[in-house]
Amino acid sequence: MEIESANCKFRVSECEDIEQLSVDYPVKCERKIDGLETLVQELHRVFSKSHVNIQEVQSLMSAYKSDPKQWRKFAKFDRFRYTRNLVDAGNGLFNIMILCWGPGHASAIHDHADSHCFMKLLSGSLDEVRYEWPNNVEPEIAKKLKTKSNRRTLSENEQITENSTNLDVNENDRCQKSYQNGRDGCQNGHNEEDCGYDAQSMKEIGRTRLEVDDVCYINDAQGLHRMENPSHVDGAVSLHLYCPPFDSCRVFDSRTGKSTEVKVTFWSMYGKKNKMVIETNPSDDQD
Ligand code: 2CO
Ligand code: FE2
Repeated sequence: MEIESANCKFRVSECEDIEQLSVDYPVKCERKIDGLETLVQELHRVFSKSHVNIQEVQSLMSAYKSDPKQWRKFAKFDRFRYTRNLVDAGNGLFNIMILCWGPGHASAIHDHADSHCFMKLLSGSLDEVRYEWPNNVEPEIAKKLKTKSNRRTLSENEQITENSTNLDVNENDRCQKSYQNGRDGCQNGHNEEDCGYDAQSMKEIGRTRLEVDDVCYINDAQGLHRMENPSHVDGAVSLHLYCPPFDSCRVFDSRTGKSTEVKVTFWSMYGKKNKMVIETNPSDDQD
């Protein structure tokens, strides 16, 4: 089957041909799109068709060359965690958003709720770290995983709780950082038993540094990821397209693989700050 047959209007678990998908990573493209508004229009045009090719979306996003003048009004930073800023709701078919990562900001390990995730770097740099699905993933999640390599034996059902957040890095992931170079114990003062640390539970399968105008793609069949701004001085800004849009996904404890469903929220929509988010998240506004 051809790459061209992969249709990203379907949920990942409904894509017959998702296992065939293999795209150069990150994608580079010589074509040019002369502005963010033009890119959004082009994406509307592409998604109005019945078949949307994953590589075509990547190429379009790659063809737009980042110009801060065009996206600055959407780029709102918070001192404590990365922000999600809605740019366009894609007629309900897809979401385009700008994410702002302060120095050192990172996401937790997360999935993409059975959606297709396209991402382009607009400013700074970001590290994408990919993981296999953990061994103890919940049965209803495992059912959705189509590739053999990602299908795991299930051990037990785990309680699913609901939080409201972006996918900000949590305390447990800070433990993971201490573990990342080996089995030398948690620098946060936990012993292996307390942390429930299992080197096999969240297995890193890839790491990529994304620079300005790089584009990448991930879906749940390919695995999980976390993003991190490696700079402790500069911010980073990224453009994301999710199809179909989602308002909740799962975050994973890096030590145990246990997952939790979380709602994802917007810090701003169409350039205007979301009041509810402001009330619950004290920020260092850079408007
Ligand atoms: N998926 C994360 C979010 O929507 C950002 S990491 O890049 O996909 O918050
Ligand atoms: Fe993501």
